[in-house]
Amino acid sequence: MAVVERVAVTVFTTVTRSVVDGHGHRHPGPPREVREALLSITDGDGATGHCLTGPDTVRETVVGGYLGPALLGQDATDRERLWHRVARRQRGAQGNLSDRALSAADQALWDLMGRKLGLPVWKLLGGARDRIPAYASTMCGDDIPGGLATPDDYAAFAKELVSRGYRGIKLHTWMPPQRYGVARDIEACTAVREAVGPDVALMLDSNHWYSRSEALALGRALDELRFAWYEEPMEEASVQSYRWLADQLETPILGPETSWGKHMARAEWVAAGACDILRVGVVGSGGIVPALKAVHLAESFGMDCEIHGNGSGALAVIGATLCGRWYERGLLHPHSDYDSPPPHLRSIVDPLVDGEVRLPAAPGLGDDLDHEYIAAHAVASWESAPQ
Ligand code: LLH
Ligand code: MG
Repeated sequence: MAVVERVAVTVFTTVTRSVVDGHGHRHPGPPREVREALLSITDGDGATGHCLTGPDTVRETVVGGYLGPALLGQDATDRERLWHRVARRQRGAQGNLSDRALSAADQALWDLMGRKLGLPVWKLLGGARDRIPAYASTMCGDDIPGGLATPDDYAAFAKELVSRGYRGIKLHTWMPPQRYGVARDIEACTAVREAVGPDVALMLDSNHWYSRSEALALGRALDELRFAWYEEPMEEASVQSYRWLADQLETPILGPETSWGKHMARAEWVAAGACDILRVGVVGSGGIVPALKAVHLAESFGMDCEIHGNGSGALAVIGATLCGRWYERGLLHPHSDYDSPPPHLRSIVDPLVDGEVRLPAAPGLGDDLDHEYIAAHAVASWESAPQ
């Protein structure tokens, strides 16, 4: 048995070509330096697993106060047990141990196990399929000339995305601090449908704070436009509002994406009839362990479960199961280059081939980390190890 011997974080500088607005939405921007963190977990055999995350998510007190004490000395291969050991510490952590930190630890442990066994994590978890159609997920609307500032901009970009091979497109429309509204959303969705024709799957992820009546008016337009799903038009804490909406629309409602409560919140949504397609994210819902539980829950009810977000963790769950039809590739924008890796990666994990993404063949999660770059750009580090 090889036990966890070290839980370590390296914070490094890298370069991004995006800016984040006052409400947390990313848009294209000039190159600028940002900080990222690599969480690394090492066992007694010297095997190490990694997960990229935000420095604040795995700050020193999180590693020293929660992750280290829960994991050190434990059999590194006990994935389910270790997930519960970390998750149980959230109750008394006064909000300091987030689902994102739990997810980073869980993903690093899966990465460790995959690397150790020489298997991609999606194979280790079940190995259900080796490719998945990708939908192009746009950035949110903006006011950038030639960007996503008008319904015509969305239509022109949608045509471009189809020419790149995508058979599905999801619009993130305008949200605060941009000028937003149901009428603008309907114009953009109509322009895109007219631009790409009836055979491309279209989805909408709109402003998340519409009222019931606004969400219903927008949903009725999506019914006319034959959209494949309608995502997060209202505050997700109100499960009854989603049930009310789902009861009145033909377009499938997809959710919840941001709800607190891991797989258990997803069970409540299914039981309430609040969604037609379930949603779970590996990063936001506490890791691969709870995401798999949500996918199996959906499958047991004959529902699809669509995984939120891009990246290696999402691909691990997608490749492990047959439930869910798409990989969310993005966020995309006419002025941004998704296909070139940032400097700390040697290649991207999700290149597009004929409208699909192939599951990674490398052992572990499949992130092609440039460890030399990360070491050369390290600005801080901390760890938890036995004294
Ligand atoms: O608000 C945003 O910037 C996007 O909606 C983003 O959170 C995206 O991850 C999403 O919701 N995808 O489905
Ligand atoms: Mg979304």
